[in-house]
Amino acid sequence: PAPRFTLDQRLPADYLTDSLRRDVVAGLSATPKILPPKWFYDARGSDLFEQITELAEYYPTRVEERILARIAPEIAGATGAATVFEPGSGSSRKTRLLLDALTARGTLRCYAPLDVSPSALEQAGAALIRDYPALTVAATVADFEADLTVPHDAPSPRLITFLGSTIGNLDPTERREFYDMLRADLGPADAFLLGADLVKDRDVLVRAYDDSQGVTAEFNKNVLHVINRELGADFDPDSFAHVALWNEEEERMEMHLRSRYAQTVKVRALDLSVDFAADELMRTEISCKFRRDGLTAELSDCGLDVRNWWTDEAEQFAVLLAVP
Ligand code: AVJ
Repeated sequence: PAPRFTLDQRLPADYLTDSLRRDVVAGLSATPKILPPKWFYDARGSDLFEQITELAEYYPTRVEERILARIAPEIAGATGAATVFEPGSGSSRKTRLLLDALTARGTLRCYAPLDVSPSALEQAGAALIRDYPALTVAATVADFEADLTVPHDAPSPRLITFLGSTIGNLDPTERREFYDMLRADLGPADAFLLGADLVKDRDVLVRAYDDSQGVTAEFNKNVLHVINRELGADFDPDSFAHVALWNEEEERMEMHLRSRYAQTVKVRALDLSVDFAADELMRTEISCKFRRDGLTAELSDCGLDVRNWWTDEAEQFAVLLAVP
């Protein structure tokens, strides 16, 4: 019989170290300094993010999960999907709500997760083929910012899911590139399911990114541990303070690391020496918050029509279904 789990390694050897090197050289030489949020997620960072999702202050995961639990049967009915394709799948936990509904509906045949981490894909895949006896898992090791193509043999119709407000990490230009790439690969019967965090009270937002237990602060500083380990840098994480701020103009949360005093950091593998002024901010994440009109318009500009828009009672978070 055909194997029920396959792993398509599309990343060239050294891709991750090479792109980390490029990001660190460019980001630490820029003014202001900036590091992309994708580098938070080594094993420790992924574990810290899991802890964040359980914090009282961090509402997005809980609220999105509640919406999905409510609407999954409707999504299954509207799409009749045979494949669920999930870029940036990570642990694939919330996706089970959709897989359950599509299994009950009798249309699901294939789950196609895409992630940069082969070990995350292997773990998630093993658990899924155990729990869904009729399911094939066609996993792809790739970077969704560069390669967003669905495995060619994944049966149609396909439902592409991008949950958890990961979309908020992309600025408007990066979002357009993402939608364009996605749209290019969509057939007429396919659909796109997007989870997006909404603009809300500033204090609620700031608390969600600056929790009382300091878990988010540790998560933020984890990028320094990653660069120390991978590129032989000598960042002292204690010499940086966690900063979470609401950028009103851009309607986004931002995380920064503030240098507590003037210091010089060396990055051995890059032969780089970087000066930080006292109180200098280095941006480590943007987390854009959305409004219905704006999000509908930017999708429509890329040929994606919003068919359904679901929110929670308090309109904290939205899940939408768009079609080509
Ligand atoms: C995983 C990108 C959706 O932006 O809310 C949590 C990551 N950063 N706390 C977000 C995060 C700080 C999260 N996303």
